[in-house]
Amino acid sequence: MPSRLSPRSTRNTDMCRRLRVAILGAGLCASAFALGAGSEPATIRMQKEAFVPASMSVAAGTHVTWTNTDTVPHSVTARDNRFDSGPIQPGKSFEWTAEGSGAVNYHCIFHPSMTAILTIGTTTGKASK
Ligand SMILES: [Cu+2]
Repeated sequence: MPSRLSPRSTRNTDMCRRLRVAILGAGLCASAFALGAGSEPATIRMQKEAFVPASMSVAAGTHVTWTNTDTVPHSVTARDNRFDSGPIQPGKSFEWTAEGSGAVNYHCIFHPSMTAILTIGTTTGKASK
């Protein structure tokens, strides 16, 4: 009866070691991906009928993702029509690679009070303002 305990604990230790190796491998993969990606991706949430953050500066070429974390549909629509997501259902997102330069005012077609500004810098790397 007492011998039932020891084989099980040996197996658990082995599992732990395997798991640790797997996590380490995944971590290496993730950092390699980040290095190859160029400028850092930007994420903006649609939360409680607002864009969060409402103002963001990114470098040209930045991959911007808007995610709808609300329970109602929203849209990401640029005033100058540079981008228009159409309806974004709850839990879905919209992606756009920043191009050009200057401030882009955008809003949600369903909620007139949902407005925000995306400022695109002309240089790569960290946005200046
Ligand atoms: Cu909306």
